[in-house]
Amino acid sequence: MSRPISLTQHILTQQRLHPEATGEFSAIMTQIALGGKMIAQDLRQAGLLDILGTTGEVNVQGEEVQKLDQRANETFVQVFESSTLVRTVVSEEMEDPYTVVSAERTGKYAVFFDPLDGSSNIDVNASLGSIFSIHRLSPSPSGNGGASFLKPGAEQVAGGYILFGASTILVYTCGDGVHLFTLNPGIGEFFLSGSNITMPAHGAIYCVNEGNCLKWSNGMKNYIDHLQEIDPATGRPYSLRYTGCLAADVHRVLLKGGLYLYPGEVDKPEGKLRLMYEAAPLTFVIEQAGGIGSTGFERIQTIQPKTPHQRVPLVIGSRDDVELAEKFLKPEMG
Ligand code: AHM
Ligand code: MG
Repeated sequence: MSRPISLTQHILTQQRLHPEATGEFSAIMTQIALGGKMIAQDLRQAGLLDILGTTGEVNVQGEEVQKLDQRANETFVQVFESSTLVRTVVSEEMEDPYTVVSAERTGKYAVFFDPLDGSSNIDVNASLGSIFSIHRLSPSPSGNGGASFLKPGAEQVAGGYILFGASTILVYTCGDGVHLFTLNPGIGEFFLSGSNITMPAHGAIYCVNEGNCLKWSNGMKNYIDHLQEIDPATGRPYSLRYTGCLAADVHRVLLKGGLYLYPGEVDKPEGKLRLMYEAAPLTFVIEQAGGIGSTGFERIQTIQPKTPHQRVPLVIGSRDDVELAEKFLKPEMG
């Protein structure tokens, strides 16, 4: 019987393939995994503790802060506070980038994260996620207010997500394929359950909040109409699946093919999702698996970010599906 491979063992093995690797990445991933385990533990007993519902505050995105959003954010910040590697932490729940005091001089990395993705699922015991992106800081960071930590997705060191569903899983890439780990809650360790995952070139599923259809461009409406047409030769109509948790929907698309869309709207062309800690890390995963992440008119990984909480439209998934979606969206939005 082959022994299960833990996350730490896996990263160390991968690292040996890269003589230039220093072990820093493995240390940061271990911290992220620890944060994920702590959040998973909270979620398992959320109804028994006083951690459901809202705090009464509104976050930088103008959204109501849920108690668990705040708790998950504090969990990750605390985990990084014991670090000398992560200097800058950017979170959906914090208006300004946060400097880790213990890493102010030594830290070479910035971590961007959405501590609890799919907040509307919290009170109904549905899937939630944590999304993370790791960037190397420029040699002489100009300070937290500066732009030195704001780099295009193509420059990520690693990206991935933890998905709190029927099981807790961690999916990451550092540019050497996509690897999936499942948490063994008894042992408290993530074990490898899928490596070098590749996704289908097209699928039969689309994930979108169709309640917004009257706010979409004609190109977007026409694309969704196209997916709903009956044409068995091209696998249409596609099935609609939408969980309200981006990480969960993108995970479905990664394994089954198809695409997730959160487009720009006529009165809100920038869309809803955030570039640095939603679109870019998920695109890193999907593109490593053979798919594409796009705004519908430009590729996510080439966008030069201007602000930490910048929003982008997102069309992400199987290569053929995203390329066709771009053809529908481009004429209007380009
Ligand atoms: P959140 O990070 O505040 O939870 O917002 C992101 C979420 C995604 O997980 C999800 O796909 C989308 O927003 C749902 O938005 P909507 O309710 O508009 O469909
Ligand atoms: Mg989110």
